[in-house]
Amino acid sequence: MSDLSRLRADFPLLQQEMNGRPLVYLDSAATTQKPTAVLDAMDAYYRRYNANVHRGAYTLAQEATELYEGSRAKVAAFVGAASPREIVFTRGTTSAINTVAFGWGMYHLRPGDRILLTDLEHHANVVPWQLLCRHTGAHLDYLPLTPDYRVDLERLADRLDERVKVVGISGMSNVLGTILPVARVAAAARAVGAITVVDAAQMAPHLPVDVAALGVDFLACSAHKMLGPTGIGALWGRLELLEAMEPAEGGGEMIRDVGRDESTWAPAPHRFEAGTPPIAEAVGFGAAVDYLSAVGMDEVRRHEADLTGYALERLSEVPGLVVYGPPEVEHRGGAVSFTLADIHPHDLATILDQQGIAIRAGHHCAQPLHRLLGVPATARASFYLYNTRREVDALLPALAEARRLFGVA
Ligand code: C6P
Repeated sequence: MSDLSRLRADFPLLQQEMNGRPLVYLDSAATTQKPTAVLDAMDAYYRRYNANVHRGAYTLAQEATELYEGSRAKVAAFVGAASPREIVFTRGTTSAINTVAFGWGMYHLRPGDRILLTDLEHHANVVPWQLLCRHTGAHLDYLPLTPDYRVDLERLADRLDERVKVVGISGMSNVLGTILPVARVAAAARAVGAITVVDAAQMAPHLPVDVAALGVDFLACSAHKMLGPTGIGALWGRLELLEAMEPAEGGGEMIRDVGRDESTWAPAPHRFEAGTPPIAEAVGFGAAVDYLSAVGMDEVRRHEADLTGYALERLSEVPGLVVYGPPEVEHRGGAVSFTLADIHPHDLATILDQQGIAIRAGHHCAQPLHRLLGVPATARASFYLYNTRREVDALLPALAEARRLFGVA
């Protein structure tokens, strides 16, 4: 990042103190802080443009609609979509994956079919498929991990056959930081006639995304993890699949015609956006991708790879600390999960909080993965474009204090 202190000045929340120390925010995998550009765009929307979209014949409503649809175009360009019509605004990654499971899976899966996931998935990319299996009689299968916390591509061939109809894969793990070989997995899935659904909750904020180059069918992300507001995310889908899909929610705005017994649907993407959408949030999402694009996603990745490498190096100095995730920076992003001797991760997070450092502790909505790791919980520091090496350094005395308090030798 060429001028990190200038960039940090864009984030008002980062300027404060916490428990008498400068706030060190290392929980961007949970949610990210917002630049003034996003806050201002949402504020301006409510002060100057607020009206319901796609409904009013008056100028203000048309302006609101243009802003809303303009954000869709920005998000489409950000992920390399062929058309804004391929972007469905959802509540976030979770609801985007549910939209595919219940809009596509419900109508295409039969008893005996398979859904292939990986062993590192977030609950958002597990539970919707479990629900779908209950409804359809399909079964779940998991691609295992290698000892260095990457997915085992050598096992892909024996997991994939024509019974597999869906492959659900994260772009980047929220626990291990692992960057997954999405394009390779999608090519193998396509060869057996399966669709690939990417959970990009952690990928879209941290890596350049080009859905065409990835060769996938659906991709889900959340605005709040990429500098935007909560309450909105995107489902990108290939247009021919979206057009053939049934809506999982019905109501106003998503219809072509409503009769007393039957209705017909609007074309994609509006078919999947029942009711009044989160308009100000869409405007904020558009401002967020503008901000990220202005910095450049290659630059975001370069900065985070540098910080992550530095953090792995510094954390290796702490006796008793175990990091869970690939050791090489080229295979991982900036979510660094660890345990320290037998100190409970919640205690670690509390001690760090007293030093002004915000990290997350728990299973990070990845219980099956934590069972495989053999620990009920981990502590996780996660980085974004606004974090600095000095913030990584701040972890060291705080972890030393934890060791002292718990009498770790
Ligand atoms: N992970 C974390 O602290 P939603 O809640 O729908 O915006 O995103 C869900 C989700 C899906 N997939 C991955 C890989 C994720 O990391 C997340 C959210 C947060 O790790 C909250 S549990």
